[in-house]
Amino acid sequence: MDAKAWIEERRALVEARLEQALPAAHTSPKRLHEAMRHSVFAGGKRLRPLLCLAAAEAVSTAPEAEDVRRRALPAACALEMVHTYSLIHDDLPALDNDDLRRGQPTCHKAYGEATAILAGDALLTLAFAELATAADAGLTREWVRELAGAAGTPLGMVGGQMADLEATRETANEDTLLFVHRNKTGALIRAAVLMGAQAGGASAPTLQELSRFGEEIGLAFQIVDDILDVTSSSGELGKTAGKDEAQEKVTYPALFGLEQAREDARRYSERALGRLTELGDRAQALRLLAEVMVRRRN
Ligand code: GRG
Repeated sequence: MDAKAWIEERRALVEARLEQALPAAHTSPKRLHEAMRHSVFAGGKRLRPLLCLAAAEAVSTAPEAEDVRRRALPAACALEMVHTYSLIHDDLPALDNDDLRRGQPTCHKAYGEATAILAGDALLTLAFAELATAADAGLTREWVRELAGAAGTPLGMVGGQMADLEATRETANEDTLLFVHRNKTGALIRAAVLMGAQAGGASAPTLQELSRFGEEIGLAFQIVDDILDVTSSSGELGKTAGKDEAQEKVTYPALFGLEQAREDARRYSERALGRLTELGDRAQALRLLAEVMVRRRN
């Protein structure tokens, strides 16, 4: 498999579909639609859509067939919409208070807080409309359940984000940290894999293995993110993200040290890769993405 070509071809499909699904920038209310587009097309890696398409191909009997990808595409785009909404809201002054995202002004810096809040709301809503375009109603139902759970609470992104806000270095322990990581970031990554596998018609045992794969690779991804926070020159450790000034972020290296964090990221990603054995060569793209996720530098 030509890894670069695989990624570029799938990314192009996702870009084209997102372009089509989002209201045009010249459609009124223009400022809102421009703000949504500003964040959706700001250069994200499209990891969740790619995971979704890779999972669909991994469970399909004809992984290279175009219809597998077409079937999974609404879920892939819905995942990116939810992901982008979460970044827009997370960057707001009330939460992380960030000026830059992907090297560009955050949504509220470019369009103001009120518009940014609405752009996030609109993307979250549009994601579910996108799921309704699935090839059949049964698939939409499975996807809605999966995405709503992964984006919401208690075992989803919003629940994880709240637990993160409430965590302090004094009170947080391993359980707190794993709850935050599994739900704030991990749940959407796991959902990406599962929704793709559902589109590909995976059996119940395969769905279960892929669910574990998603959970473990999601955890490894977030631990790597924590490590990058400490080791990158623009390290954010200690940033007060929506918390009282005196509190510090609860991260994996802060709780366990850098060495243990590196070791655990490796351990989770190896465990995740072990879940793909049964799928053989069909899971090549999933393996590739798993590597990209834990080897990344940004
Ligand atoms: C506001 C409801 C709500 C939730 C916010 C996911 C999240 C919860 C906040 C994002 C903050 C953050 C830095 C989380 C760590 C996970 C992470 C590395 C997100 C960035 O994902 P990438 O690397 O981003 O896939 P790109 O830019 O490539 O799309």
